[in-house]
Amino acid sequence: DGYRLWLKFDKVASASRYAPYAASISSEFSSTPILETARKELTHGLKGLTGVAPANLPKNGSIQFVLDAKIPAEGFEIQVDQKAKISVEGASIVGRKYIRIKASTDRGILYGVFELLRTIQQEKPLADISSSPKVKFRMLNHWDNVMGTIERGYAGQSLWKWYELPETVDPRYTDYARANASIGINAVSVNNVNASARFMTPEYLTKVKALADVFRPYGIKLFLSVNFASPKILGRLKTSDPLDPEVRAWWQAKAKEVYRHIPDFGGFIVKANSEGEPGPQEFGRTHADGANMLAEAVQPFNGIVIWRAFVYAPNPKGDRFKEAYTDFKPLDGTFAKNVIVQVKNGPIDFQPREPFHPLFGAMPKTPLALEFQITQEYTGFSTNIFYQSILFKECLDSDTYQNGKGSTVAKVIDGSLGNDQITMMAGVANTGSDRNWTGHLMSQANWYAFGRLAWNQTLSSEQIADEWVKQTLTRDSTAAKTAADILMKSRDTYVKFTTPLGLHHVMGQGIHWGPEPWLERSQRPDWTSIYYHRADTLGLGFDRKATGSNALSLYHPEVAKQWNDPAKTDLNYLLWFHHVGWKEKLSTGQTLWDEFCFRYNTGLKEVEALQRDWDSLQGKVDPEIFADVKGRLAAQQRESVLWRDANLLYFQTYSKMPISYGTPTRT
Ligand code: GCW
Repeated sequence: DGYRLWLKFDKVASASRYAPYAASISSEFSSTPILETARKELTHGLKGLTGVAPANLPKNGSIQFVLDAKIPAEGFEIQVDQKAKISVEGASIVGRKYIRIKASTDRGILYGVFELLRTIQQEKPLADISSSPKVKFRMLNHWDNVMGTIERGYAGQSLWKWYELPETVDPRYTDYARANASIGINAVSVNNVNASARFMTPEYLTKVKALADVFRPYGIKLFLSVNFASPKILGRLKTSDPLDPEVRAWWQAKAKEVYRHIPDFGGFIVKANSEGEPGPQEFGRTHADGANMLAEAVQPFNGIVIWRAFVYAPNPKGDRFKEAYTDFKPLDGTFAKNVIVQVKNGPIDFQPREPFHPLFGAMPKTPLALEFQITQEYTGFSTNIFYQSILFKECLDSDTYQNGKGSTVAKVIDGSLGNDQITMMAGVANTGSDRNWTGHLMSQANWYAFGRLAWNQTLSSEQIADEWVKQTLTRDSTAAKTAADILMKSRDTYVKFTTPLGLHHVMGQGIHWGPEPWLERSQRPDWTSIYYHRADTLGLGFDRKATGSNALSLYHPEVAKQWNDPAKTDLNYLLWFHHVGWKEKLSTGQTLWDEFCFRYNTGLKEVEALQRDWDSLQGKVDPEIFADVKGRLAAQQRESVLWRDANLLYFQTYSKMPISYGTPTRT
């Protein structure tokens, strides 16, 4: 039914291969809560996977936690001694088999334990492994509210039951923490970035503390989103001006209070001067003034400030694409040492396909965190399969040319280009109170992929899909291949039937569900669809070259070069950068209009193919999961018809050309 996620430690067919190691666990470390977790998880996992409790095994093998100061802080090495037999004074006897998990810290051991369990779960041969995370903070951002709702959450209510806390601590918090730890996630912000100041009250701090106490033994640091106007709202000060001494003193006292509750508190995350949230610009101050003021407050406790760059204001004549860049680029190098600026993967907003954000590569003197959205706000809620790993990788592998060729976004965020002290990858969580955590079972793969990629940005989407499927759905190799292929195809399919050729931001108003390309009026011009698609009788798309908004000039010239000429622009990004005539021929040989129609319909056909692929898994995966995903795929099919028809009929009022689907690539 999905509750156990990828941590299903059911007995594996080749259990006897692994069992001999499981007899005892010894440790060179003195005990810590994290080490106790590691031991507990290892015992529990091995018991399930091998079918025998360690205590019942013959004493011929062991797993050892070995201290090795040379290994990076959270990294580990696994060493496997394969010798089954050793020779003692001429006689051959069965020797002790051992696995050593080496690390310099208890966290490293914990991650090594999960890696070992993952290997056995997939029935991979045991082999020596050495691994350490490429970024320091691998973080989930929850957009959870005081009332238990989740902004952009599609899997039920918040996991955090604020009204019961701190007296009642739901065991589910522990299950959540272990799922995160198993994929290396070590930081969590628990409340919405559209932040209620209430989380900073003594009442809520005791509740938040109870969560931090659950997370700590799993190596997870807790963070809070803060409301920039808190000094006014909670402290009853006249202002929240970051340069006002009373305001600074208020934050310092508040930070002290937070750390009294949670001594290892991670720090603050801030959304300021964006979408109506308060911020330093109200007082004529910059984002850096605001961030540095908070940084000063948490600095004595080694806390950090995560300042979001997702800022834009209503500007009918402007281009939202450029706004964060315009605000932040001039501030490069002015942030305090314990500040990191968190930038979304793309310049607009978590679209199904977006070019990478131009701030990556443009702020060499400021540590930048990369923010992805795991929850599927624009990528199909919990009725569509959309394997985010493909999107994550596309961004991570994009070359910014910051220090010349090969300066990928992955290298910007792992600090290797600029020697950053703080490094971070963040994802907006897709978890909720649904029994299977993520609403759509297949969306568990996105949580999993996020964690794996935050640890190591060079893993491939194929490998991650294969790992996840084998741990979650089936170890039958043909069925596993089919399931992994469904994931691999899903992203491209979704883009085709919703926003092909680089179309963007044409979804339903407010709730962001389904198509609404005709949206002309909204509270703000930059929340309408026509602002983005710019359709007219001549053509479609947003001209962002020099003749248009010139947003392309924000990128390194080598990057801009790829997208400057419509004839050479990758068709997937075409309408992001160009206004293209309806009758213009594209590189596929078809006119824009025909290609547009063709892709919408192909997307729909591909959804139907995904349905057939899934149907072939009947009997190969858990029947409840089979039925649930089948139902959701049927909903996805219905939605894809709506997307296709709504968009084609609407845009036809401009193109005035007949709708023709051509020959679908897959049927
Ligand atoms: O994607 C948009 C969402 C808002 C969200 C905002 C943000 C938390 O529609 O709901 O607010 O992004 O990232 O701040």
